[in-house]
Amino acid sequence: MKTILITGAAGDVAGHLRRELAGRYALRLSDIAPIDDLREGEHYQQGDITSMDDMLAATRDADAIVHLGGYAVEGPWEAILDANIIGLYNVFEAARRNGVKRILFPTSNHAVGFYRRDEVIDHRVYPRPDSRYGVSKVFGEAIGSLYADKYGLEVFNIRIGNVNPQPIDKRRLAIWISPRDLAQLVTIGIEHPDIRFEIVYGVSGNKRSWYDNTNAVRLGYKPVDDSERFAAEILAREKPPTDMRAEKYQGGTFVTAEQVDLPRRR
Ligand code: 15L
Repeated sequence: MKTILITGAAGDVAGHLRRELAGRYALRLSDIAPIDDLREGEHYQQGDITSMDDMLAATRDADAIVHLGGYAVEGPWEAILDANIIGLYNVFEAARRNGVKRILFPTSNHAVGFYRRDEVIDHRVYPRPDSRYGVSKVFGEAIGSLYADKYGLEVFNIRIGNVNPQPIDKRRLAIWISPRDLAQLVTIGIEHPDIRFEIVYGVSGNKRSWYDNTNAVRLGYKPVDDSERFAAEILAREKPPTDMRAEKYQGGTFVTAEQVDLPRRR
């Protein structure tokens, strides 16, 4: 059975993945915060991504890494610098030094959040980050490209929209991904025999999607969910927009906000 390191394993997205991937992999869970609800097949290893020593210990003998650790929204530059630039570098560099071949990098829709909502974009568009956070995700994609080209790492970038059991508002109808669809993409990222450097969009098969996700489909992705079945209910309770710039661009409030509330931790 493959050993998969998940960084940021105490976070909400990791919680969904742990449930969906249970029994299929040996999961090494790394986080600064403790995790006390371990299942069979899970092992907790305390680790801070800003420490190279911790990341060298965490990545040792892993078959693949799902690097979820980091600062998850727009926020203070110092926090993003520590977690998403220094921490990100540490994980890739530790993987290289330990000979871990494959890294899955959950990047974000905010790497391309300044594309308009009336545009459909694919994996080849140039980045248009909507925030310092979005810039840090572009940095992560760039490190992945460097490590793939220069050192032969196999890098699978998933530009995640919004992971939730259900979409939560109108914008998320376009970018929602269900936990089981995300697990399907992660499984492709771990198992596909022919990955060098790929970018796919982490969204379900949403009718309202802003993404042409043919690269994911080419690699075998067959999303089972579509946000459309929630659309009527969500649109009925949506309040009229007040921030017209946020309304115009795919990144929503990230295009104007200096700080966004951190998602909940488990
Ligand atoms: C993200 O990249 C964040 O990590 C997540 O918390 C959500 O804010 C999501 O984007 C979103 O755009 O909904």
